[in-house]
Amino acid sequence: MKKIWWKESVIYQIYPRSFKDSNADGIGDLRGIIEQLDYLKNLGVDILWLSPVFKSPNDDNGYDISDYEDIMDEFGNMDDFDELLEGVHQRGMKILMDLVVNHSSDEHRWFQESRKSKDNPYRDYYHWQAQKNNWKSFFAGDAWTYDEQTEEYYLHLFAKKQPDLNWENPKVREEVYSLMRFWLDKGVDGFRMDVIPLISKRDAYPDGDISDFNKLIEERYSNGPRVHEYINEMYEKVLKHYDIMTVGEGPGITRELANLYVGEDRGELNMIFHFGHMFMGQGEGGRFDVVEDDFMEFKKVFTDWDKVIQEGGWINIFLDNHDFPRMVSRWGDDGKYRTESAKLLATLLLTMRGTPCIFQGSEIGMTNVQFPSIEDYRDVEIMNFYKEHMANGGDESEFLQAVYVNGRDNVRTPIQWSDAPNGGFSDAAPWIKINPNYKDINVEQALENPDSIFFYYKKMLAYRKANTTLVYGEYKDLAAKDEQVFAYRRMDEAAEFIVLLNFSESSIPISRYISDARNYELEVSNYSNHDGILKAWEACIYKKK
Ligand code: ISL
Ligand code: CA
Repeated sequence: MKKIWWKESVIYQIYPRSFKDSNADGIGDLRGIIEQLDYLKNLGVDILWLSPVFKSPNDDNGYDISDYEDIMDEFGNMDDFDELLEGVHQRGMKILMDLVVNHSSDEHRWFQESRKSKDNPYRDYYHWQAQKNNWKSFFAGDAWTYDEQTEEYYLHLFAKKQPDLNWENPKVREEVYSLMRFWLDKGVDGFRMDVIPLISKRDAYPDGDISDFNKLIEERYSNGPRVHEYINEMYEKVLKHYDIMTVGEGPGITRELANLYVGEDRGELNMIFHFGHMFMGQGEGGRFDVVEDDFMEFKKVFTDWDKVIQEGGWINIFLDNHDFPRMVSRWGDDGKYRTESAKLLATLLLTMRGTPCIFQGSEIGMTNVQFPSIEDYRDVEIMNFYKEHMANGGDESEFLQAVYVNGRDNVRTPIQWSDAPNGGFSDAAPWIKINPNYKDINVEQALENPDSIFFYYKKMLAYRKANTTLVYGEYKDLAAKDEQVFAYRRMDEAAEFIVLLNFSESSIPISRYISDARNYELEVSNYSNHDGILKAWEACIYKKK
């Protein structure tokens, strides 16, 4: 297996809007990130993935881009970006930009031109049809909107203000390659590619089975007929000419198809964020059709997807991001055992095979939020599904319950830097309310407590770096049928580790997983006292002597 820097690194995702506000307008910005670079360096992460910072009307908080070669007004300007890039590189870290080219904003000049007339030179930059099919948007409603001016429908798999770019058009592909070079020539270290498997649309836009949204993604939106041709062309024309890394966001990519995107000799992408575990919580009705997560299924996803690496590819390891609820609330216990379970989940993230990604705030165990009113929410996905739910005679409190479990704003509340007003995030009212628990959960308090979740992450990041068996070593589940403990082995010629993660409050004998304990040394745990019993939410790493 090829050993390389992007396999040995750990990514930290920054959602700039909620990270730190430096100019008291209530919105996070690039200078706010610059202020915290030493904090991130101290934590020990290697690569900063910035959610989109390009010009945008912020209908979908930057995932609707109106100018790919300039900085969003709310976040600052290109001088700020250049200073940020310089500061990141000076500290030996790298920056991943968020490339959103499946769609643009409807305020992009390309779309403004495209909608003017049927014979406009930009008409075929987007998907226009005289009739719409039955496709549904990820964000509720139809995936087509009628445009009076030219009396045709345009496609938007996401919000109305996010028209899909037409990758069939070679001019569109050349525009994308050109904007990628613009950033790569500035020295950025790669791209996370938003919904990249969706860029190739199926000929004649065939109707799909709209009763099951996950199925609709797999059968109609993702893995289209020319997707590999396009990504390979991008590789040949741009990617292979730089020492960079690429991460595909892969809704709809199945384990079987994964190595078509990330196989070492494919000339496409380096790795993907897959959604095997993430979509487990949503039923056929999509995001707000809440389904209980299943622990056995959760473990099986990790075991299945490790096969992608066995077959020569590579994947990310993540438990939340800006689109999913906070990891300690979803997979751990954000009440009595918040600290123990946050540390246990950090142990999982940082002992699995793949490139881990930590979402901002996880390092201090930030939790989901429950705002009392729908007016407190900002996410276009929440608001669109809320309007649809109410229009269908739905009950508001029932919808709010689904938002509390699966809503994206759970993870987008401002980072809690201190117990000052607004959690030290801003001197103004933030664009979205701070989580009321900021007085108890914040960076300042974490940095004063050597036993905090922050220092456990810092220790685990250093531990992973010191033991590359945890990066490259083979993975094997040791207790697949166990309904409370996730027990697995990581091993190569250099070392052997056994990781035990007790996802329950039960006390469980370690001898159930390690019969010859005298041959193993306990090297890491989230508890300080040990007596051969795994306590509630206890995580242990044993290394063979
Ligand atoms: O919210 C989802 C539907 O369940 C997620 O699946 C998510 O929308 C999907 O994975 C695509 O996410 C990416 O593209 C969206 C943007 O809203 C997300 O923030 C981004 O991560 C459109 O650009
Ligand atoms: Ca600001």
